[in-house]
Amino acid sequence: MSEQSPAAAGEGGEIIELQHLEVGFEEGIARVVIQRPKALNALNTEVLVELDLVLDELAVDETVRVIVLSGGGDKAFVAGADIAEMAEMEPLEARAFSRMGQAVLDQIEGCPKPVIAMIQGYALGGGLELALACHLRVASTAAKLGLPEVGLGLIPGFGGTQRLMRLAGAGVAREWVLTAEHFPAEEAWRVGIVNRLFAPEELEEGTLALARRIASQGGAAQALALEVMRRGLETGQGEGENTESDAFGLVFATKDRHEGIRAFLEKRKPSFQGR
Ligand code: DAK
Repeated sequence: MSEQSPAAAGEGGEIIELQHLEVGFEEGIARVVIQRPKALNALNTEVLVELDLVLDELAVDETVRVIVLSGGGDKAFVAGADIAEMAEMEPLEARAFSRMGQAVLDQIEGCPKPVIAMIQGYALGGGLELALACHLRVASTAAKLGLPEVGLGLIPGFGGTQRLMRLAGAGVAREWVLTAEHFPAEEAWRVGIVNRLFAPEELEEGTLALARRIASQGGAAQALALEVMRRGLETGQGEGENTESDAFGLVFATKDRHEGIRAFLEKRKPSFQGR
């Protein structure tokens, strides 16, 4: 990563040192790495608070075109919500934790910049739910994915049941939830949960190549397309098509649309500004 940002602004604008996230920037790509490798990057309250702050900033940072989210170390993307922290929670703390988790994942899903989860190892429970909230998932062939919650007497609580059904169908989602199995990445790719698979040593470069390609397209159109697709999943075909027409009209007001069409006619590569 070329530049590191160890701090984010809190709600009152104060600077907060990041304890569990590393943020780096490179050619329009923001890399966010969850760094709790000793606990396999499990999501505790502090990680969720930091993700919330960082994502708020990246969503409005005009230099950022794509976000790549990954886990530190080579064993895990994220092995779930932090079981040790959950074991000690009072009911009101559990409710606050649940709301925070749901809010962060909704923030990712609603982010106007494409968010890619790069999965190099375990993506389990809340960790898979986090990846499912991202717009795309790429994985190493060595990764293992699953929803083991029922083995702990829990159910997925960060929206994973719903997102998995939409992505891979109810049959696959029921199998993954009910068996609590850790599935190989190849199986996750076969059923459509993972977009692209790479050999472990090619995961980083393969992910960055995908991110660069996405970053070179019209960002304003991408943001609108993401919103249209998200709303369509919530409302269905008819409403989705209405939203699509509105967005199609709106995109005509963007500089990117002028640049894209002019570049085509002038037989050159477009240079998009994301506006
Ligand atoms: N939380 C906390 N620590 C974890 C962890 C987790 N999810 N996963 C691993 N660790 C810690 C281990 O405790 C161990 O710590 P030390 O003992 O070294 O201090 C360290 O990471 C290394 O793990 P292992 O020694 O176990 O490593 P192995 O290679 O032997 O095994 C494993 C790797 C991934 C197979 C194993 O660690 C494992 O099974 N981990 C738990 C995976 C899991 O069950 N994940 C799902 C968690 S439940 C809700 C919202 C969300 C959720 C629920 C409700 N609501 C809103 C209501 C979500 C729930 C979950 O995600």
